[in-house]
Amino acid sequence: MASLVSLKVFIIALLEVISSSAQPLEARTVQRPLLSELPCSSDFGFSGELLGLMSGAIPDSDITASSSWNASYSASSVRIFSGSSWSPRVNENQWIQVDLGVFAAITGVIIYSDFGEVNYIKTFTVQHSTSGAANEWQNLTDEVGQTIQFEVSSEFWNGMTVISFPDALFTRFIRLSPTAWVGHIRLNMEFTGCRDIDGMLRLVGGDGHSGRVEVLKGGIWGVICDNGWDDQDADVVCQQFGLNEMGEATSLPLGEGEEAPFLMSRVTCRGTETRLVDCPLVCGSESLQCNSSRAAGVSCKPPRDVIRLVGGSSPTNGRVEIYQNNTWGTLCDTYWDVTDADIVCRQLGFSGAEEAKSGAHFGQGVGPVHMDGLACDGSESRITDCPSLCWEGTRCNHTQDAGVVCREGATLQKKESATGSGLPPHEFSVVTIDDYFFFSPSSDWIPPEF
Ligand SMILES: [Ca+2]
Ligand SMILES: [Ca+2]
Repeated sequence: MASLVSLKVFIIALLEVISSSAQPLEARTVQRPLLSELPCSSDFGFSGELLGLMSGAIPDSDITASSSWNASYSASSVRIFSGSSWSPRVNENQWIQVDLGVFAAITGVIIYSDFGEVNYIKTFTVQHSTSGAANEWQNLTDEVGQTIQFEVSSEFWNGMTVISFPDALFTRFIRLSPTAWVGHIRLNMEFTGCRDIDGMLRLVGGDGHSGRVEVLKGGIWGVICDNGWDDQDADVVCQQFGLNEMGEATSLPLGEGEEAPFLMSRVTCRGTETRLVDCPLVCGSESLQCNSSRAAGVSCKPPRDVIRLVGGSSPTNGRVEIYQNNTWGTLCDTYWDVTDADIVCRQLGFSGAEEAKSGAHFGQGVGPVHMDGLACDGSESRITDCPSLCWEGTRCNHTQDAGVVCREGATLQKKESATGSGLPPHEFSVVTIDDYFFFSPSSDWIPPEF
């Protein structure tokens, strides 16, 4: 075995190679449920944890394959960094399968190909099944329903590729099917994701910000009785989805023939919970009989008067948009100057404004023009605190949309996004755990003899 290096090196290498590749052939809309944040995480730069091939938590008997070259390339030798690897007998219609033992959220797969022998997998597809039964396997598809062909990098770090699936995949059985390779297929692998997923939510049948709320318990998705369901409960749902938005409670009848079990009733969130299942609710299965037969839903909306910048070259500049009366709209450039722009930039968490832009400099918006004739004096903390021409309503159109260029550098914690979605920008944070080691091939590493 070659040198051991610290997790830090492993993380850096992972961050360099994180990639996934989708090759859709035709467009077909597939309704994908929005999932709440994974209940487990690692500091490795991918979502979730290592699911047990590397650690050996998955027993040999749960790793099977269509065939293997010989005993030393058996299915169970697929474990990452095992010193051996899986190699099938015939390089056609091959698959290797792992039974995770429980229903899990799988976020991706780490592939380590045998480059030393110039035998490696180039592309593969993924199949999944909740039961493992022969007729239950489905291809992992992208958001338009096309089977994804994942590419294994041939450039990075002695063949290590970290592939993230487009969404967490909820399943128990998973297969990789090689579709292209060099030499013989040989591979080590590990899946990433979470095993402990009770309490995870998904939003079904809406636009990504609204829909029926479903909760996972014991591997079963169920619905929530709408008894006592209110905006405070809905708020916690929107927060759990990572949406920086206000929740509005909705109530939806179950569709014809739908038989989702009611798993929660009389949910009573206090508003401080980070997960819906942390809110008080009526305990016990008998009490969960829902007499309303209507399921709880949410509509997550930006808070009133939240602002965002749209159409700029970076998060620091763009057309100013404000959310009022349930819709995003723009500001008119009448009297628009750097004092007004300064309030916008500081409200977004920047240190101030460099420039006020007029005449739809960042392109014309759509929807209403919400404010006109801004006359901030510089002391305001929010743009809605500034005087403006509001008695008569605005006569502006979008050719006069106001924009800003903000100074880089935040003076305070950003509470609102400077980009389009109203969500906080995603950032990686890397934490080093010095007492955790991985075997990591370095530049002078020589592959072991097989
Ligand atoms: Ca409630
Ligand atoms: Ca002004």
